[in-house]
Amino acid sequence: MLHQYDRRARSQRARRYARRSYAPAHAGGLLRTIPARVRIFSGIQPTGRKHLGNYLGAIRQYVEGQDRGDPAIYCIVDLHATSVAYDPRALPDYVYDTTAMLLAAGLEPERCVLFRQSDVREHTELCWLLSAVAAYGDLTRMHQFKDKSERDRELVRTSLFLYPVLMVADVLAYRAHEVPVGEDQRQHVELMRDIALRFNATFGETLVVPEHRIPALGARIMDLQQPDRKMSTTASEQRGLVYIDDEQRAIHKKLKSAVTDSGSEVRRAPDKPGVSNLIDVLAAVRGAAPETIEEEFAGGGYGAFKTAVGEEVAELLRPVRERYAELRPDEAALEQALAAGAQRARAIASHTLADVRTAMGIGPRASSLH
Ligand code: AQP
Repeated sequence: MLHQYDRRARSQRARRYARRSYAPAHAGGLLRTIPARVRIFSGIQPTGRKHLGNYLGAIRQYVEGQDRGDPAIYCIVDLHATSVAYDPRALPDYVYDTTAMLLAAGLEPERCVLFRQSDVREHTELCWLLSAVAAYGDLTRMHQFKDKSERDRELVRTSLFLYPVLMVADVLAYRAHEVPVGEDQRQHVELMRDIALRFNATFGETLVVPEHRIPALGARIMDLQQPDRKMSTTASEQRGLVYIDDEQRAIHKKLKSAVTDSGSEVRRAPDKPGVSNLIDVLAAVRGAAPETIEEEFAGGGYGAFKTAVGEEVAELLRPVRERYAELRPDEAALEQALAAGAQRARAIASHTLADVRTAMGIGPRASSLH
């Protein structure tokens, strides 16, 4: 299909996308307006087993977003996985693991668009085009790049450096308004906004400037053994993280042996990162204010508190683990769901890419195509 170039129509369309039923979800950390139907996009890495931080910080928001999203679009970002050392034979399995995990957590292919990043080639082309408005200096300041390049000095891949631009392309390709993520992705969403604004200022109104949606509770779950660091797939050791599909007993044990601090008071304080983290975990699990947790466990000591956290986390994750065990073996069904999602995703992304190409003067002049 040929795409007509009409600068005025394009900028009207961009304004319409930006306006449509959308109001910023967060203002100064407070919910200012409840948006009606917004376009939601988020990506998740196929890193095999996902952890409690991923669940509380992101996956639970994905599930909730299905009812507000117009549509809600979720992407398994397999191309991002190649930015660090990885096993090519295992990657397809990891994609199925993550797909089955998201479905087990409550995503329904009829209520959202769920797909594999590499199936929609618009992402990579848009990544290159957006590199033209991505400042090199901004990319050198990305925390994730600094952390991961420090950890693996043997080969710091260019793809690790460009990772944030691909992430920007992932979101901007869908003209998404809202990006549900954990706290660690705040900087990347800021970059998206900068790049969208710079693109629009340089080439004309084309892209929507997205907002992050970082949950009030559970946005930064810390490592159980090193509570000054976030729970992380690549940096945490086994005892430091709870996997979503961990057995009940393993979860109880990990929480029981979580590092706590000297003293016995169940209260949050800067010098009590271990207990503070567990309070935040329980608050996020229950959807309750951390203060109510402190009141409930005041004077009870760490032992009883850690047992309670272990039991409630295990109970929260149990249905997801059970459903995951049912869904994971049927790879044909998982593949079918991803393929159907990719078709829907491509239908949206191809329009944005056509507009971006036109705005940038890439490809034939529209008038010469008649
Ligand atoms: N500790 C966390 N607390 C809250 N949210 C978190 N997220 C990640 N860690 C925490 C959020 O989970 C979503 C998916 O992240 P990802 O695709 O980066 O998945 P991952 O690679 O398994 O997550 P890690 O642990 O962050 O991996 P590393 O550190 O190895 O790169 C995102 O929205 C993220 O914010």
